[in-house]
Amino acid sequence: MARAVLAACLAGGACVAHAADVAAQQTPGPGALYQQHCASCHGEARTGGMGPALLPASLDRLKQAEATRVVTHGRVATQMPAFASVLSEAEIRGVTQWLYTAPDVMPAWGEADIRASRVVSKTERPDQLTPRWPGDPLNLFVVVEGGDHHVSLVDGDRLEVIHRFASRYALHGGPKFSPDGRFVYFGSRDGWVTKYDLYNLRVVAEVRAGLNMRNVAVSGDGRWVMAGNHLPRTVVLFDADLNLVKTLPAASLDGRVTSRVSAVYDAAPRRSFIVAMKDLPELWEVSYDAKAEPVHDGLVHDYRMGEAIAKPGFLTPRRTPLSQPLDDFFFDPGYRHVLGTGRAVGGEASVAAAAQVINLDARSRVATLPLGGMPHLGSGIALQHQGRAVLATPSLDQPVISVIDMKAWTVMRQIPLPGPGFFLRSHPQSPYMWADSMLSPASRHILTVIDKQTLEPKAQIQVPPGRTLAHVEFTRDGSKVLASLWEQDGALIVYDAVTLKELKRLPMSKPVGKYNVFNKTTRNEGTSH
Ligand code: DHE
Repeated sequence: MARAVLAACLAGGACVAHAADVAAQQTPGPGALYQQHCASCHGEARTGGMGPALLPASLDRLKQAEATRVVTHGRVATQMPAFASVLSEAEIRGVTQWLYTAPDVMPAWGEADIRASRVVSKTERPDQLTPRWPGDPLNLFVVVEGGDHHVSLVDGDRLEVIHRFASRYALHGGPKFSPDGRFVYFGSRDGWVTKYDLYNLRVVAEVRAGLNMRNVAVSGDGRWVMAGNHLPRTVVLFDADLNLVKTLPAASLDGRVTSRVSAVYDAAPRRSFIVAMKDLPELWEVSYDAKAEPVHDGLVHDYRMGEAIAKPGFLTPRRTPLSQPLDDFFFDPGYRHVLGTGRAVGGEASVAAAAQVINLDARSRVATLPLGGMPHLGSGIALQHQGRAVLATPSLDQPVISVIDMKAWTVMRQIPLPGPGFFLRSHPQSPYMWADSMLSPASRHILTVIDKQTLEPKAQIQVPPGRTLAHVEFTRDGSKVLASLWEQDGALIVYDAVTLKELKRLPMSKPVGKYNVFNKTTRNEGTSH
């Protein structure tokens, strides 16, 4: 085309008009702009990657005006940057409109695709019953490095990296361990589940559960692995070797309402998985107790079709109706209650709906909490405060840690932080809990150490301003704390948990989360489960 225009100019034709044509031809359309600026995070086919899927079906709860605002200004608490200084208003509008149009071929991912995707490593050595590296296998840290999509294994006694390997692209959620701590399962945002043998330092098996996945959970008995997807809208159940067992459509019983799955959790004391839905006002409990009798419960099923086909019981969801979708959860240590919030999306901004306490046995709401802003319950921790069982949770948009009495279900304290943060950690042997402020540009370099007895900030730990310090985890004995210097040229920084002095740095590429085998497999108070 451009060559034809040039020829016309050389022939003395209407160059000005042609020049305008050329400019128009050179201005990339929304599809090209998408490939240039968005595809690396949201996938070439808009099926999601680091960022969520951007297909009409995945955007149906987000108004276009809000989507335009997000593209322009970015989104708090996510990796989504602002494009106001990169694209013109017209370009942003064009790209956003284009996202709401269906692609020529809608991507699908069914059971046949899942089965066909499974890859088993030929190098598995089931006979190897102890690690082939020296050290305490329970004081091992699995560290996810988001910068170059690798995982490092760190010996928690010597505080040295013993092994490093490439992971799938953009892991999300905590990796989950088999009960003996030998295997770890990773979930990637683009749908891959990886089973890794920590004794032999090898991938055992991989399978793609979906196109845009949220996280994985491993059953307390180590027999089942569950994955929750945004795209397709499914919950996928595997055995421990990642053979597909069944796919559960994330939908109401009559199939009329479908939902993105927000996350799946293992409720080991209940021998069940809990499923959080983003769009469906239901909470699911999927029992993996083979003795679980089918439950007949008029409360839930008398108004829905299909009950005769899908009686809740072993590996079949029991649905608790909710007054609104709840998608961010905190479980009390006995897994009798779940505190949940939902994000009402679609207005000017995402706002948190009221937090509700659901009794998982009575299957009804027992309390409502006036938690303002966007509490991040998934990062909440349980702890004892003056003989009381409390939970503490950060907030994504408020500079506070909220402390909640888990008996009375009341907010008893708001501990100030220099800025809103994402993660919170403690350990039974530590008098402190550690909070970051990574969502505040001005204070993301500060960790706040809070006294668990007084609930007052005790100290601040800092790196130079402009850098991010976040997500801590304790060693098995609670004597040291490992924190992420969350930069491309970042590091794992080791602190003494009592003197709070820096002891060591291990260079890493944007370390994200770190997970101690002992703390996770024993469901240690103070860490996420
Ligand atoms: Fe996460 C855990 C949801 C964005 C890093 N994140 C979780 C869990 C949920 C969740 C439900 C608990 C499940 C689990 O651990 O298996 N995260 C969300 C979101 O809804 C949100 C706000 C938006 C999104 O696009 O998904 C979000 N999360 C992020 C990030 O941008 C983070 C900071 C960087 C990244 O790499 O994605 C991030 N999320 C994490 C980490 C955990 C996590 C490191 C595990 C924490 C742990 O210590 O257990």
